[in-house]
Amino acid sequence: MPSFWKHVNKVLREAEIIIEVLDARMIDDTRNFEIEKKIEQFGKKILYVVNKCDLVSKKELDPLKRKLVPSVFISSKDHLGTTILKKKILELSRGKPVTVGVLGYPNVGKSSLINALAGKGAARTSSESGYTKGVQKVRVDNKILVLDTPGVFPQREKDLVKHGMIGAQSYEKIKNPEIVALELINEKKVMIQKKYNVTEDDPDEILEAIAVKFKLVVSGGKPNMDAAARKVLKDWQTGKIV
Ligand SMILES: Nc1nc2c(ncn2[C@@H]2O[C@H](COP(=O)(O)OP(=O)(O)OP(=O)(O)O)[C@@H](O)[C@H]2O)c(=O)[nH]1
Ligand SMILES: [Mg+2]
Repeated sequence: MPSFWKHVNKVLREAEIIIEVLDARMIDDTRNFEIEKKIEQFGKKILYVVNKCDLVSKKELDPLKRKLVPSVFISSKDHLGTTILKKKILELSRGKPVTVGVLGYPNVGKSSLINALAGKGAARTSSESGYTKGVQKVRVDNKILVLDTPGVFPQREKDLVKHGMIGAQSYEKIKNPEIVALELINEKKVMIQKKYNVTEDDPDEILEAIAVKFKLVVSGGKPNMDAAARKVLKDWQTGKIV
């Protein structure tokens, strides 16, 4: 059993409420149904927390609020929604002292969320995915204790393109950045056209235009697609494409 499952199981045993942290830009892709099933099997309460809402427009998010129940939408970065989140946790615990496990894909902002709740620096964070190792206990206040965990994706999921897009695999480590970037461009085309101010429509052409724009070329003057792809993925993963 890979070691992260040991951590997940421990948290599922110890916590009464489990927060599943999702990325507002890719809510469905960051849901881990394997974990959700386990939460149910363990008889624990689930609370969906959609993080990074600062990167998505309110118009896009509103319809999703009715779909995910119970859920709280927050931005750890801007400290938005954290008071509502604390209130929701205490509502689920009926005001009693409670241990809350925080689970989710790598890099969705689990540690950042805990910091936003508990005060800066309580849990360590990084733009590098797979940063948190082992389970960390953080006290938020006299009623709420949170367990931070390393990110996990479904055991059988081998979707490297998706992992690159959600930042579960960091842009520096992705083996085929071009394939991942093209898929991202295809899915988030308007955002990317706007961000880099390019008018091309075909993903390959968009990536090429970005390479030219940023003078990313290989010897002979041809666009360096690999470098352009890594740039796009870096900007996406670090929240620069809004
Ligand atoms: N824009 C934006 N970025 C965020 C937000 N929350 C976290 N991030 C960024 O997302 C990256 C990952 O944050 P972490 O809190 O380390 O994520 P994690 O889920 O704990 O990651 P692992 O421990 O690697 O699984 C960091 O670069 C954060 O700055 C948010 O609300 N908005
Ligand atoms: Mg972490």
